[in-house]
Amino acid sequence: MNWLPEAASSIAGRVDNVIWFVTIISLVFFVFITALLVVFAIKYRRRSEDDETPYQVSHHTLEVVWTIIPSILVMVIFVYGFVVFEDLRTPPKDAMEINVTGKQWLWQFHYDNGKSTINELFVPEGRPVKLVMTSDDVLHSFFVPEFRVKQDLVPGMYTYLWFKAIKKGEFNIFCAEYCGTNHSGMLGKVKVLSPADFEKWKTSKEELIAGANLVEAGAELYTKRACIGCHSIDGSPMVGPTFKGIFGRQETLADGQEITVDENYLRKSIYEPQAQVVKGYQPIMPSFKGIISDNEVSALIAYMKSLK
Ligand code: HEC
Ligand SMILES: [Cu+2]
Repeated sequence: MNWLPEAASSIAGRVDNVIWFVTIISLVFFVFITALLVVFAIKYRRRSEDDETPYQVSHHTLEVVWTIIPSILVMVIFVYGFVVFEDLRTPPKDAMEINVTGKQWLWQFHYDNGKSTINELFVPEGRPVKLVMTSDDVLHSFFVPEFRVKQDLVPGMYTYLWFKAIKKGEFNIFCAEYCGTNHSGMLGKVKVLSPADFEKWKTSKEELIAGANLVEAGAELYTKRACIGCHSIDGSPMVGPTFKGIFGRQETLADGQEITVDENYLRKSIYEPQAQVVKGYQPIMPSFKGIISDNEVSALIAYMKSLK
């Protein structure tokens, strides 16, 4: 019987043990006290009109016992919980560092060799990873249920979190701090690879999916690079303008300038979103400079052209 998500990090099993420990103690006392309550209510009930007041128990030893046993239990719960909490909060010295930036409404991961990803955190199995995290805008919270780790990201400061993945596979990342309209769409995946596959991935130049045509590759990037969180493809308004019919559209910018959407405008919109802001929208689109390659921009443009 397990109601908790799969335990996929080294600490997860220990966190679960603390939870079960506290839950079982609480359950035992709940059943015991409720049973006593019922038994006493029946046994010592008022039987007739002239029934005497039931006698009061004043039993010194009993009172001492029911004070001391719970006190010891509470201390055991504290010490046990604290020991696990300490380990949960203290990254091992040899942990691999990855920088994380949360922003409305996506996760960016930066590796020490300059590699960056959006919403996809690649990590090796069996090696401790320390996340150095901050936010570009508001409070976010990085949560991976299968790892039993959760930590707020705060603008203007760094917070930390560590884990050691013990299973290969994909695990969900949720934002666990309400952060605006598309909070529920602020999702990512931890992808746990074998150490060899991880090294291969880290040193590879990530490029277009081999064999796919530009439009298909662009469609994939639209989801993978999180454009989907702010831009619709069916004409419905979201935080940003819809991609439907975007190519060739006449647009008014915030500074009053009139433009026609072409390839260069699209490219600039992706790399320097703040340079030309569309009228009626907030300048909140993150820059994808250094994250999306030139080839990927071409694929995205091809995809946008296909959305008539
Ligand atoms: C956090 C929300 C957000 C994300 C994520 C986002 N954008 Fe934007 N985008 C906006 C907003 C808001 C605007 C309008 C303001 C502006 O022009 O900067 C915009 C504008 C644009 C424009 C100009 C649209 C027009 O009608 O002229 C393009 C092109 C664009 N984004 C492409 C992308 C692509 C491609 C991605 C994914 C790689 C992406 N955006 C991801 C919010 C976002
Ligand atoms: Cu968030």
